[in-house]
Amino acid sequence: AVGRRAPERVPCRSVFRGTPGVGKTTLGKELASRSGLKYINVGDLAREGQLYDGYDEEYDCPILDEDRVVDELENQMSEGGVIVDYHGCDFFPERWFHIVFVLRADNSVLYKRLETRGYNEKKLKDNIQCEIFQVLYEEALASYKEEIVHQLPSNKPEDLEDNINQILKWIEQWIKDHSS
Ligand code: DAT
Repeated sequence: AVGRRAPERVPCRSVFRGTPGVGKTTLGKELASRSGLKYINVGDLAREGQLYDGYDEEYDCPILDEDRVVDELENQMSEGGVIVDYHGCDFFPERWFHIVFVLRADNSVLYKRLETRGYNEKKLKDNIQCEIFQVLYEEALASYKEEIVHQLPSNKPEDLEDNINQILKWIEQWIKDHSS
């Protein structure tokens, strides 16, 4: 039913968080193609607009220019109907999101995925620790009201299917709760 509302766009704005490799992109793209929601990958957005402010040698990646990312996203937010994909998002305004999904994967599963990506040893270790200590889940709880933060398992293909169905239900419920 969410899909049938497109292209009007449901006003709901949600965000996917989670350690790199946990499956945000996979879920986000699949969900977008099966609903009226627009998938926005912050990493891609930054790359396309070169929204960077220096380079992190230790992690071997560019540093996001957070102010410019926020400016760029602000326009898209006003339309609603978006799923934003970013591993962390403490620089995002709290008001942006109605629902926060934190994807989780088992360490062994995540390790294999990141190894396949060719992460160096430090990056591998840091990301696995990030998952073990559920850093992004804790951060999400610190940044948003607990009742809008949902954890989703993301280990196997069946999880992907379940997650899509769950999210579509949550969004429909959100629409019901917010239409008066
Ligand atoms: P992220 O965007 O969080 O960095 P991704 O979507 O690129 O992660 O996924 C990383 C890898 O894991 C990719 O090869 C696809 C695979 N994957 C994602 N979700 C999965 C799932 N539910 N079951 C099996 N493999 C999955």
